[in-house]
Amino acid sequence: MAEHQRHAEISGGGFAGLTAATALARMGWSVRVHERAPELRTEGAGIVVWNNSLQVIDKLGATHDLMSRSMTPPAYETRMNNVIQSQETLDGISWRTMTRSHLFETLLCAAREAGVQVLAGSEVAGATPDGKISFTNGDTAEADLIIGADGVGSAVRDSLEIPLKRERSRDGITRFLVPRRKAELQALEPDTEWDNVIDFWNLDPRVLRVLYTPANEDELYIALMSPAADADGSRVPIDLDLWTAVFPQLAPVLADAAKTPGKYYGYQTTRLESWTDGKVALIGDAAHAMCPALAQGAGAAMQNAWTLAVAATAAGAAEMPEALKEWERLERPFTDRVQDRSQQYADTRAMSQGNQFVGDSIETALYNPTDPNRHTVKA
Ligand code: 5PR
Repeated sequence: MAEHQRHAEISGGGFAGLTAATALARMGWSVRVHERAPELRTEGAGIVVWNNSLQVIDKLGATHDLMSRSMTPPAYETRMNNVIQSQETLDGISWRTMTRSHLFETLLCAAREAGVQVLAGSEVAGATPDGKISFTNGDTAEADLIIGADGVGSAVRDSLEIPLKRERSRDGITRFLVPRRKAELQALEPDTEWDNVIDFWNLDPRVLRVLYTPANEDELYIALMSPAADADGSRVPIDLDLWTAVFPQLAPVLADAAKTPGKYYGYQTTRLESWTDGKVALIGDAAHAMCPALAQGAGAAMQNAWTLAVAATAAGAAEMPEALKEWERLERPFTDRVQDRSQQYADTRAMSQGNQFVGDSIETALYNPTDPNRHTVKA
């Protein structure tokens, strides 16, 4: 039977857009991705990726690439005033750390291999529920499915006038990628291997935190947290004297961080009235931007990109709006919960107590969005 090939238009060439594009293309769709930036690349420094998105990456055929330049640190350590609260080995949880550019290149390569057309410098103006997409240069196109994966300021979402709520938390973070400098760190603190993730919290007398995350053999991701109201703590380029006084054991890598301009991001959460409208679906920060505490912003984006592709592929052309609504009904609660939990952690700073990777907080990390039986209630 000669069936016509279905077509998807995707706004946004980030982790969410590339994942949805690759999944759809591998399921037989023709796909175009529009990235408004003149070059295809990612912002930011490092990232932690958990089982939920590792399962998706595997379905995209990209596991080998991903593993090539990423690592699983021996433990996730939490310190308060430099006293170790916990060293969690995360047994039974798959997780990897890496640079954001490595994750991005891996997904871009998978998209191209799957036959996705990725257009840089192509800016989407908006979309309509009946499947029309328009561009800022005046062009228009039609599709069986339109995906808004265009970030926290989503043009697709705003053109549909979907009501949203945005909540800001009091803290925020500046992120850097710097050389590992293991030998220099070991000279300062000889009994530490410096391969763990180490979450260095100081709450008293001043709220300053450094999240130390080895991303591979050579590169280290460090995230410096302070309240937005602390002008010196949130200053960029960072106030090297301040940070070194509080974290003397990190002096060599803080000195590297101080050499780059940096950008302070305030934590925030966006919740939408609806993730879909007709043939249009929203994923990633466009739909569910969250605080980074549980490191699930990109993870939830990739998880929802995959399940959306599966749901859209299973739907007949006439049923697309209902299929998208059903997808949201089934999948959204998982994301709502991780958004709530991440915001809770951000607001309470409770991660400073350590021993966090148990119970509800790891629900999303353990989720497998590629398991076809995941919504089946077991007898
Ligand atoms: N975990 C990770 C992270 O990158 C951040 C946080 C927690 C992996 C900051 O981006 O709590 O801010 C956090």
